[in-house]
Amino acid sequence: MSLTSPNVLALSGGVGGAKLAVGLRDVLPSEALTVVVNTGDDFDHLGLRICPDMDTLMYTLSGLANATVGWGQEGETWQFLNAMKRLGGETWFGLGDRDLATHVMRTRMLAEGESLSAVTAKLMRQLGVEVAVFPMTDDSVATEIECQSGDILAFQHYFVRDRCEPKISGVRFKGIAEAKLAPEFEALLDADALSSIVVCPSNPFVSVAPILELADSWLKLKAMNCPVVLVSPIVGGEALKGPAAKMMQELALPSTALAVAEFYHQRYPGLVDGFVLDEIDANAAAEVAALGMEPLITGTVMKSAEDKQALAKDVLAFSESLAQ
Ligand code: FO1
Repeated sequence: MSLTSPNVLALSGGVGGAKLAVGLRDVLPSEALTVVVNTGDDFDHLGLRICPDMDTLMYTLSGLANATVGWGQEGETWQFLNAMKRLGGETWFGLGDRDLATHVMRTRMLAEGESLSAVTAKLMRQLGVEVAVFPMTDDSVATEIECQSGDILAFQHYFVRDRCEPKISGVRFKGIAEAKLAPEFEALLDADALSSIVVCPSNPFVSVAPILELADSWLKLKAMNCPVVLVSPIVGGEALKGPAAKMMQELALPSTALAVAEFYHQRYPGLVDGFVLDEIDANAAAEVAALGMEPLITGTVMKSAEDKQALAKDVLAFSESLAQ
């Protein structure tokens, strides 16, 4: 733990990011952590604005999450969806009854002109989340999947409706050229008061890339005078959650932790100072180091609260060693 007061920025997608965010929250003073979340998965559905990665963070940090499924709330009921089915409505996207309240509240506040950042802060506060969690932008950025068939799919159509079955040839982020950093994100990058930047174990292509490509934030992050530590989302050739490994194969990349390091090295040269590998991938350490990233080998599979806290402590100590 750094002697000066730590001030950590974590960049997160959904499930993997949320787990490490819980670990960081548990080992840091609550005012020492800010989580910036991907909004590329967000979409309008049945007239509601849905923000999946943000809601995974919110439910996970507030203890409401259905941890096994990875989205939505524990103990959820499905009366709304059953009623939609009876009326012939769309039911491919699973909207639980409790979860529905989040989408209704968010959609109402946005319709009243509040920014996504302001809406997020209100919902987080209402659910007792003390960590600062913000969207990467208040503007519209929509991840689209370019399929090898030539189709372009909205992210949730790819991920949920089509169950990640289409083969992908590329990813793009509609609106990203015009979108601005959310105010709190911008303020952190300008303040230069961060002690550490942690890129959580989220999908590089559809969860982390939108954040790094937004307003070229990766260049500002790289220029900060604090270490950038990235936790590999691929462990032993597998993504612990979601389609990252499958995407890599379809993008003609080996689905390995080293290939993740090479992706970041090519796309965001000089950004990543420290690369955290799981013990099962220890044999990649020398090649990761050859990319100019300091490797750290530790347990990165987070099942228990202790696992999350242990990884968070390792990441923060690693970051501090890189800052020396
Ligand atoms: N993912 C699914 O695989 N099936 C669903 O029916 C589903 C519903 C859903 C509802 C609200 C929400 O916030 C997320 C939901 N997700 C569902 C997960 C979501 O598609 C993913 O969390 C992200 O977009 C990928 O990280």
